[in-house]
Amino acid sequence: MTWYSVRMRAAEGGPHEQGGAHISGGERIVGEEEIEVMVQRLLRRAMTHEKGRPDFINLTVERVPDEGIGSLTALPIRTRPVADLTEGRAVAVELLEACGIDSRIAQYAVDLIAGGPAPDGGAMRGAIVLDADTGERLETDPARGVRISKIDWAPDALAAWREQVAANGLANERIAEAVALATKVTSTPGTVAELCWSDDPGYVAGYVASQRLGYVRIPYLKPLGSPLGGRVYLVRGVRDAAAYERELQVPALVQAIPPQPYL
Ligand code: WAQ
Ligand code: MG
Ligand code: MG
Ligand code: MG
Repeated sequence: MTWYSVRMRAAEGGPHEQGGAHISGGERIVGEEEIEVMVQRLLRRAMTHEKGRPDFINLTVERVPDEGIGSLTALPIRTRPVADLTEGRAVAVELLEACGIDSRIAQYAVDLIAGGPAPDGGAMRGAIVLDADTGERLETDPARGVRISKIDWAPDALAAWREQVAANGLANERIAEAVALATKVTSTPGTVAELCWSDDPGYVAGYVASQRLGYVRIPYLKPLGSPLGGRVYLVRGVRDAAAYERELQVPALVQAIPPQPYL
């Protein structure tokens, strides 16, 4: 099987690297016969995004050697119900503490996303990499962050997963993408945990993920209408941030689902 990485990034006010505001991104791995359809879907995602009308869209199609693709098992999902965003953020801190992270660093991770993670106070295209012990930001480009770029579900695994989680109302593209990204980062050596919520104004849910906790959904992490969201990868023992980023960019497919995809 020959695989292709298809990815998109869209910005408003010029390209990202010239200070444009991030609107939308996406990354998929597909077979040759699916490339055209996927390019269309990602283009449509960019052009219809609720964050605005992009004036810059980059679409990349790149062949990925089969032997270079890692194989992952999806994290199981659970949900921690919360009443509002205050409780949601407190639960996020509590879950990060359960991963062995000091409460001050955990709170700092929440505050970083809540305050707008990019240097200009907006959303980033990629993730913050935060030393879980010192609270130091390690990503080499703090305006961009690190982006997991070659990740997807294998078609069979996605179909099986969708069937399993459909009853819980979770079988949608956004959650499938988030589970794939969280599965990749939590399986990468050095990662302690991930904190995420969307920068899309209409989407207020997020999660904390780790190898041990799995993917723990938190239904409210921000006010409805807020364009601020992001991801923080909390790491331990990462001396070389560039090497960690390279590891995140090794192509990977989620090829298997856990015995119980929804706990
Ligand atoms: N690699 C690293 N960081 C990324 C990537 C990536 N491939 N894609 C997005 N980000 C960062 C970036 O800073 C975005 O601004 C931010 O994450 C949010 O991205 O109900 O939809 O695609 O269980 O808006 C999570 C909850 C939804 C789903 C997350 O994020 C659920 C979401 P979005
Ligand atoms: Mg998105
Ligand atoms: Mg995305
Ligand atoms: Mg978004």
